[in-house]
Amino acid sequence: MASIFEMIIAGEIPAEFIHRDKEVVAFRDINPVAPVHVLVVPTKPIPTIDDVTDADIPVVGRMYAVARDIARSEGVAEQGYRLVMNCRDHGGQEVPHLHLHLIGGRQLGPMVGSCVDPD
Ligand code: DGP
Repeated sequence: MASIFEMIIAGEIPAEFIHRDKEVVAFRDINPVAPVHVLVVPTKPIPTIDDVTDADIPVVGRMYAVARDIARSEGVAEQGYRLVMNCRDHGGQEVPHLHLHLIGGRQLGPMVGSCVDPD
């Protein structure tokens, strides 16, 4: 079954696109946690970073380059931002289609804060 991101890429579900090329798209997260929260997504439906093959390495590099460019165009590059990629259940991944979260526009808490044992 197509993931929600495949449906967004196909134009079947609306999203606010910031970038679109043959290999990588980017659109705003539906539940932003900061003033800038963009998802950078390969058009190829790779489920997780653990499923990336050596042949996919260039597209993963392109995802980071697109994120870098969007951080600049969104005006957060100078003050800084965070790139996050969750993997599967323990990593908190909800959508099984590889994506980078670009989060910025405010001071973020320490990364380890969000990794504290919930029990
Ligand atoms: P993750 O937990 O790393 O799999 O992040 C998935 C993100 O996808 C989450 O922050 C919310 C976002 N999201 C889920 N459904 C939609 C949608 O239909 N549209 C948009 N723009 N974002 C979505």
